[in-house]
Amino acid sequence: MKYKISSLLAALVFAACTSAYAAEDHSDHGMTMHHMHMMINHAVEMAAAGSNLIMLGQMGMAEGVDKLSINHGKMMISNAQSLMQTIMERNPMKSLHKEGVTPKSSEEMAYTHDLYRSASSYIDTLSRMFHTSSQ
Ligand SMILES: [Cu+2]
Repeated sequence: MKYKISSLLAALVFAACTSAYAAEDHSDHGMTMHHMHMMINHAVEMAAAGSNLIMLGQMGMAEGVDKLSINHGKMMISNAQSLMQTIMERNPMKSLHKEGVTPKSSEEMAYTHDLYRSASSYIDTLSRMFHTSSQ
């Protein structure tokens, strides 16, 4: 009987924690940061696709298309850098910080800034590798 009660209590505590987490996850702030994470993922994908186009063009297998491929790839990496800057510097992020949602006070904002730093480092490395114009 004692075992059954403690199991029941453990299940209730687990359920309460899970629902508290779910509620927090779907708050407006959480949703805004969720969308920022998706935009950061998109910037990484765009830069990666751009670098593939540059490498494809550098193989020189399709005269007339190679140059287009290289230039378009460079533009995609530059646009990925601009998108990253926009995400970090524009109003939604500023507003969250003003409301007290900062990397120190919010675990999710700390993750957002970590993700931004890692993604930026990757995109900036591609930019240096392929000498894109924005740096
Ligand atoms: Cu922030």
